[in-house]
Parts: sequence; C-alpha cells; structure tokens
Amino acid sequence: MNKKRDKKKFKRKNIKISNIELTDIDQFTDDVISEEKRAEKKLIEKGKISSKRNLKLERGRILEVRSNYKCIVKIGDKVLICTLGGRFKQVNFETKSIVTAGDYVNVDVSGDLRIEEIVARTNTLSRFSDKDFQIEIIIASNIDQVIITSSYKDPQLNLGLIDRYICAAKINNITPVICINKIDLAESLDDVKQIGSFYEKLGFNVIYTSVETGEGIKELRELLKDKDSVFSGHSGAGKSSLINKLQPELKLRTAEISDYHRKGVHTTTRSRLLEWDFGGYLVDTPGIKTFGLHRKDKEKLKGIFPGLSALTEECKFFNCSHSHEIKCGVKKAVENGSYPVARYESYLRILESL
Ligand SMILES: Nc1nc2c(ncn2[C@@H]2O[C@H](COP(=O)(O)OP(=O)(O)O)[C@@H](O)[C@H]2O)c(=O)[nH]1
Ligand SMILES: [Mg+2]
Ligand SMILES: [Zn+2]
Repeated sequence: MNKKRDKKKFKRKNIKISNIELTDIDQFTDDVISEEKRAEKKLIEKGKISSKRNLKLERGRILEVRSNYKCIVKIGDKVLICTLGGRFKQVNFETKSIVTAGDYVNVDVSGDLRIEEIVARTNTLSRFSDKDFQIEIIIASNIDQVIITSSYKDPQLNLGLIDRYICAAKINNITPVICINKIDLAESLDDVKQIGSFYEKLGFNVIYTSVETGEGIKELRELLKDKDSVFSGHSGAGKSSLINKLQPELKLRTAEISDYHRKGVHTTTRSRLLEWDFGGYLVDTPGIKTFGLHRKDKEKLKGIFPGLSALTEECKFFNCSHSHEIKCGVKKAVENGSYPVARYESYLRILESL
C-alpha cells in the first residue's frame, strides 16, 4: 500500500523535473540535490518527534545506505538490514542524504526493524558539486579523523595539498592526521622528518610510513584503533596499499577519494563503513572530487590554517586577512623568517582559490 503511494509520488516529481529545461547533467544533479537538502532538513526536524508508542528502540550505526529506504545497520554485534521509518519516506529523491553511512540511529527492534530516529551528527564528510562548489553532498557522518596520505616521492610530496586537506578537515570538525608514505624512497629519513616537523610542532600527528619496508605501519594502526577514519590524498600516494597492509582481507572498492584522474567523472556518492579487525572503522568512500573547502569558509581560513592564529596579535586590523593589509603580524613573521614563506604562499593560494 504504502510503497505504491511512494512510487506515485516519485513519478510525479520526475515528470516535474523533466519539464525544466536542462542545459547539462551537472546542473540537473545540483538542482535535485539542493531541493533534497531542504527536504532533508525538514525531515530531520520532524524525525525528532516520534508520535508512535510501544516502540523498542535500540541504538545502531549505519554501515551503508543500500537503496532509498534500506540501510545496513550494526546494532550491538549484529549487522541487520533496516528500513527507514515512514516519516522519512516522504522524500523520494535518489537516496543521498536523509541518512548516510556513519549515522547513529534508533531502530525499532520490536517489529520490522524500522529506523525511527536519526541522532544529530557530530560532523559530516561531504563533497561539493563540481559546478560551482556550492552544493554540499553528504557522504558520511560522525567521522573521527582524516588520514591525509601523501607520498614522499612518486608522486612528489605536495605540502600545499596537505595544507588544503588540513583546513578542509578542520572546517568539517574532523581531526587531520598527516601520513607521509613511501619513505623507503627517501635518501635520508631525517630530510623527510624535517619537512614534517613544521606540522608536528603545531601539534599535528605526523606519521612516516613505508608499505615496502613496513616502517610506521604499527604506529598507523595504533592511530586508527577504535576510531573512525577516512583516508584521503592524491592518487598514487599509497592509500590502498596502506589499507591492504593493515588488513589484507578488507574488501575495498576501487574508486577512491580525490582520485586525480577521475575528476569530472560522475560516480555514486554512497559510502560504507568497514570494520578494522583491531577496532574502529574505515570509511570507504568513492569519488570525492574535492574534499570540503567551500567559498563560505573563506572567513574561517585564517583561523584554521596551520600556525597563523598564533601570529595575529600584532595585526593592526582585527579582521586582517594577512594578505594586503599593512602592519600584519603574519607578514612580519614571514619577513623575519619565523614563519615559513612557502606555507604563507600556500595560505595565500587557498585564500585566493576561495
Ligand atoms: N616504494 C613504495 N611504493 C609504494 C608504497 N606504497 C605504495 N606504493 C606504490 O605506489 C603505487 C600507488 O599505490 P596505491 O596504493 O594504488 O595508491 P593510492 O592511489 O593512493 O591508493 C603502487 O604501485 C604501490 O605499489 C611505499 O611505501 N613505497
Ligand atoms: Mg587506491
Ligand atoms: Zn595580519
């Protein structure tokens, strides 16, 4: 009965959308998503008030969203297929973000395993639509840390990219961890550690790994243990190799975060949580093209870019952007060599790009 009605609605919606003149497929996707996001907000509000009685609610975690209304949920030791409660079903767009992998939910275990409530998210992992970077698409939630993976060589270490990922992580309320991989390719480990020391001094976790020699893998495992992590970084940095080294039987999909060569390719936004055998989850997520820096975050950048906030006391202007202003504490630090000019330039590049 219910199902039938939903189907009807879906059809109506589709017809409506197809009446809009479509210039290209990206535009279409964005429109759908923004409408979906508004609907989602309303529903999450609604979802807080459960009118039903005699429910036996148990807390679970969504490992994967399988279809519009079906989710794989871990409740205690069991992995179960649950459906979204009726109140949530009113949105009939193609899945995405009513619920997402990583969501904590309350499931009615007295009957047919319905998700009745969605617990407020502590953070979300998102990507932004290519078109204008304005539409956020949520792909996972409640994530502890991002393992920003770079290789020392092949491809060459790109600190600018690391800076970008750090800022994106912080804006999304996710802890950044820096992993410099392929240290077997470095002539001296001291040189590599020299590079990492800038971040270490600022309190970041930096680990140096090699899948070849096994160096740093134990430390990496310690860092991942009992936390929910996502690996991100340039294609070829060694993310898949590291994950395989940590747990060979983990079945990872082939698509991956920020895969440089896949830019512009439309892939599914569904992600899933995979359990480490040493505790915690790996967020396996395909096709993030750009990891969450948004135009609206421009103002926040100066507060989160590594090492800047400690230098702003001498800025003449309270809202100094440390770019064109006179009497700027950051510029002074760059001039007297106490803040690395390369990192300052990296800051300006990100500022500019927003
Ligand atoms: N020398 C060396 N090569 C590595 C290391 N880790 C990965 N690789 C190689 O780098 C290439 C890319 O690795 P991959 O895991 O696919 O990178 P991903 O794109 O980040 O997932 C592969 O040929 C790996 O064998 C490492 O620690 N040392
Ligand atoms: Mg890979
Ligand atoms: Zn300044």
